[in-house]
Amino acid sequence: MALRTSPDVGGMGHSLKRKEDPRFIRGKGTYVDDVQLPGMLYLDIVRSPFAHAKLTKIDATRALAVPGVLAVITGQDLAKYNLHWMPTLMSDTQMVLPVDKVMYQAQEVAAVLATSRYAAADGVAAVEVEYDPLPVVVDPKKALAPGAPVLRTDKKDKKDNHIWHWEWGDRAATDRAFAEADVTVAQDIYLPRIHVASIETCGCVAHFDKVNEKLTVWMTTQAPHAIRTVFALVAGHVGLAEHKIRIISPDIGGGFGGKVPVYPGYVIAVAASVLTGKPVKWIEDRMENLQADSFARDYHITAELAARKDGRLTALRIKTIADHGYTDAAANPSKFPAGLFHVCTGSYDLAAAHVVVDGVYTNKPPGGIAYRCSFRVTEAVHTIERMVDLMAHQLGVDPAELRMKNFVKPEQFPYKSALGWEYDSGDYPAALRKAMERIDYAGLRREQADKRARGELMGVGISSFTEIVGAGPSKHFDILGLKMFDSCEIRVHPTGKAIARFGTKSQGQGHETTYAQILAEELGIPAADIQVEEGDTDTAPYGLGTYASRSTPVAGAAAAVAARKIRDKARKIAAHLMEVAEEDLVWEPGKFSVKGAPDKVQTIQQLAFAAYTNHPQGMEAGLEAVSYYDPPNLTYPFGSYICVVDIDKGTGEVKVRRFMAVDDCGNIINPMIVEGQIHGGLTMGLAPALYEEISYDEIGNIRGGSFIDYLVPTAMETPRWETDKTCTPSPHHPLGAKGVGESATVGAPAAIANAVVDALWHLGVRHVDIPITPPKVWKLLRDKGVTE
Ligand code: MCN
Ligand code: CUN
Repeated sequence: MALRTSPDVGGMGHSLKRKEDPRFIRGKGTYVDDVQLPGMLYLDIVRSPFAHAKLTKIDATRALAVPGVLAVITGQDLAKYNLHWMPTLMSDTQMVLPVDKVMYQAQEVAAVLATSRYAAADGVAAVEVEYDPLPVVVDPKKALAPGAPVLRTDKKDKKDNHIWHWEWGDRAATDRAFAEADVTVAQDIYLPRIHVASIETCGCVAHFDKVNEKLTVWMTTQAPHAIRTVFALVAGHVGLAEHKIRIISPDIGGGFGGKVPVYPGYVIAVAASVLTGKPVKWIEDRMENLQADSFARDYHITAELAARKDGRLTALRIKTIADHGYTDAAANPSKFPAGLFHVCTGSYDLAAAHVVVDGVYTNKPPGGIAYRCSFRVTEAVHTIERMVDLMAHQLGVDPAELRMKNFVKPEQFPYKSALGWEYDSGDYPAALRKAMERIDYAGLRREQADKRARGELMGVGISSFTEIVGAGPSKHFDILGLKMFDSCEIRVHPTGKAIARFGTKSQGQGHETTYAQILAEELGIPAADIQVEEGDTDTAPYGLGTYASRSTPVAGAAAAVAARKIRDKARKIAAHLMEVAEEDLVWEPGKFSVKGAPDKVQTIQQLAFAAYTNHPQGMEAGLEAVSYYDPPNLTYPFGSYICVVDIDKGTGEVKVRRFMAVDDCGNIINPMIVEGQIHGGLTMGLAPALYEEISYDEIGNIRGGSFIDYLVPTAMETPRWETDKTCTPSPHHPLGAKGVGESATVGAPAAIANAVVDALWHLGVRHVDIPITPPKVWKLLRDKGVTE
């Protein structure tokens, strides 16, 4: 994309340094835990050691004797206000605090309110709780078996642990395609439960001002407006109306989807503040965060892919069991219980597909956050990319060749997939070709053959993913009924500087910079002169927040639309000032000039001043605009990743030697930020591929509840990422931009898994579930008799 603005203005395409970084790198950010209010109290939480147990007694006597402890709050206390249960984003119900039984290990059991954080923790240690253990169900398949203990005894008519059944696609056409297929492959694929492990854990400071009857909550949320509405709907009966609630998301140290849901701690803190009239702070510690919230995936998938013998793929059939833990608190658009999993035909032109997903309750914390993935797209991409690789190996065709043959072709866009999505634009062969050239694919295959002859294990894996981001068109996308539009409100001050506010909320993505760049592009006001604000529901226009890489596709589009409204008004003022017709004005970023008289010019700064000092009679003063943008479609960024692994026959360790990522997110606002997003995203793709897993033993004890067992990759484990790009603009986005924040996390795991299987295929290995840990690989090698 050609640059339309100078570096001083810093519109689209400039790698502007991030405006927020001077604050962050000097340690001057304001995170929730930095908020200190006079008289603030502290909350800490008693958690269950059992995964399923009756609560027989909570004795607070000893806790209340701890100096500084003021109160112990139980489910019974909240029940008086009907606040012991709350609705989830998927219209299920979740306990705030239990009254009769606990459903997972580390569940909140009671809360201690104290004058200091230390006293609160001492109080927690002194609360005595008696439990009567109940049978535990951790395996969702066993949860579905006849005779399994029914977990949700709170639901009167519930006779099993099945939550919902969901189907999509044409079953008959798919079955027919399978019956007619020359070749089929089938595979069970498990995507384990993982945790986003942001640097900052979750927490809040709730402050109910009794005099003004106003509740202010500073909280780690990616969606402050939606939270405000949910609070108003849930707590309206205790006198909290929406105009009396202010949610502020201050600086956030990573969200990654984990800060979308409402967690019990927030509600307890709010209740405690409303009852005491004092500010109450609740901040999770690292172990609480790892054990109780922010979980993703947990999909047990059975996939089948059909093809003709010439390698033409024809149909995909998927059955999935979705483990949601004890409640369905997934952060999904309401109409899609399995998120956007049904984009699982991926980058391939398949004639038929059918998907079935069944949601199941188990004795685990609620899962279903997205972990840097637009609602289950990683699950979809992993499945289709593994299956295409499996088919290629089965047919003895190079995986790159099979992909090239079956890609949706550039001329097929807009492309309607077998599962009903309309892909906006793409050029899949170009991205794969570029990745192959950049990494010397042919050379790697020669090297692999040589190494194999010497008994060395090397593999090359490809993932040619299609992402789907920017939820979403209001026709199909809502959360609890709230349509998934987003917003931008711009005010240009008399001196030509501006403030812009958005319904989204950056958690590290650099919105203060990139939104300013969009306005700089559209208005020619230097990005440095534009202040961007998000996250305060008292000041920002209503929006659904930042997740699913929707900020650029939705709020970014709103920014462009609002800026164009401002330009339209500025044009009227310019025509008035220069005494010409509007049609005779020519816009270039930053100024209007008169056609044929290029030295007659009014800059945007002059026009802003005139908007307050010399605007035409009959026109309203000021220069401001707002846009609530309802996207006509989602955006479909894509990419091709190629990964090279070497496997150590002595230890089973997989080493990612090279990783080439070619991404396409349409027109780019800030290339440096996009590259940073991809680097971070790739590392978060490497993580579940090789290291991260939250599993449970048969009685529901969490394995992976600390960083000793839950392995987050550091710089030591992370390879050098090689990146490149192609650019296929979105035809419906006002700036031609697509989202990019999750692409790399969505696309990377399959490339790594495919590389590992590619290295081991000749030994008879057909599939390895992620995380591909050394013991897992070593066992495979031992079974095949090739360990050193
Ligand atoms: N961008 C751009 N040009 C494009 C697309 C995006 O310059 N064509 C820029 C944007 O302006 C923005 C950044 O890239 O500064 C990401 O934009 P976008 O893809 O719109 O995603 P969001 O801003 O909506 O961010 C959400 C996305 C998600 S869902 C997760 S999860 C994730 C991710 O961003 N969480 C993150 N990246 C993260 N990065 C950090 N540092 N911290 C997180 O918690
Ligand atoms: Cu998809 S995790 Mo992000 O949507 O916040």
